[in-house]
Amino acid sequence: MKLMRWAIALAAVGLTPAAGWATAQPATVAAATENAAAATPAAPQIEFSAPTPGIGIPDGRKGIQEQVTEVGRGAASFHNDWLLLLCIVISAFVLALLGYTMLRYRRGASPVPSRTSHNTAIEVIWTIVPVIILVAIAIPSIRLIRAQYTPPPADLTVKVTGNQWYWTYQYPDNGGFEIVSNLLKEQADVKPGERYRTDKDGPPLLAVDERIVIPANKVVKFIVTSADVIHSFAVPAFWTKIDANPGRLNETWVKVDRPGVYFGQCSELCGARHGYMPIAIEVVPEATFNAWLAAKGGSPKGAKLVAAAAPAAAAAPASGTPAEAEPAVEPPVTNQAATAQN
Ligand SMILES: [Cu+2]
Repeated sequence: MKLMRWAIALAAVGLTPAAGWATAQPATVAAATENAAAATPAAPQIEFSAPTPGIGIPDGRKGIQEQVTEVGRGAASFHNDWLLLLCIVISAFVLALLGYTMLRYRRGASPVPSRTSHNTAIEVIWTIVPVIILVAIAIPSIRLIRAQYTPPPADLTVKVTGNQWYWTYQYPDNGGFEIVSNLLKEQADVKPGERYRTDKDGPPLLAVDERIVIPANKVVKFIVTSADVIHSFAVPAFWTKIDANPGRLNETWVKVDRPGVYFGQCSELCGARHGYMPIAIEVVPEATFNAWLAAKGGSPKGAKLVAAAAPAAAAAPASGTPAEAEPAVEPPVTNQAATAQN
């Protein structure tokens, strides 16, 4: 009996393997809720864009992805134009010195070894030059950290929660609605009628069914946490990578100046399906963002939350006859068809 109680308690906190695999469940529930929101008359659909090759998406090129935030551009140029250059110069100098010493002081060319053990001038130089190099790295590095960790006042806040193995995104300033983002499977892996990945959604293993949508040229604060184990919220084109720890809130921010789709992945080994929890962010003009908010039952920051009440009313069962209850079951089908077009 005692054992039974433990099993129930464990299942309740989601520690059993079965609980782990039931990840599709919250998505379905959320989809149904979204459907209720989408079914309200004042819900314009927004057109999602296809990713631009080479931007916000890996395309086989080596090096850092093209950056679309000011912090990212600063960091990429620090890496490409300064750190790499310094590495090349130092490596070439050490290699040349090594080559010279090996040739010039080999036994054949220098049969009597030099007995020099000290040279004050050289010792002063090889102490001061590395100090100068380190200072030259530290100054721009600290400047970059300061830019990253002193966020300007946020125009929008998105709460990001890592789950085994999907992401949920909440918009607390916009009515508090939540979206659940799952990897889109390939056509061969889904049952007939189910939504599958198309090129418009993005590349395999990066495309998701629900993208985070944020406005362009606005400061967006991401509050990052986890519901189970440590995940990491990483979007290379924004120069963003921050751990999602259970029981803690981490914070990062972006201000993206180029509308488009940007992909990232969970970047902390978080279990069996760690490689299958991508992140997709769609950056849109503000008007489109507001239309998307309305479609989700949210509203712009500070606006009166009129739309938020509508989905609740739509989802509430009316007088309870079977005929009236039916539409509440049907929307998932229509939504799937609607999302499949995106
Ligand atoms: Cu993860």
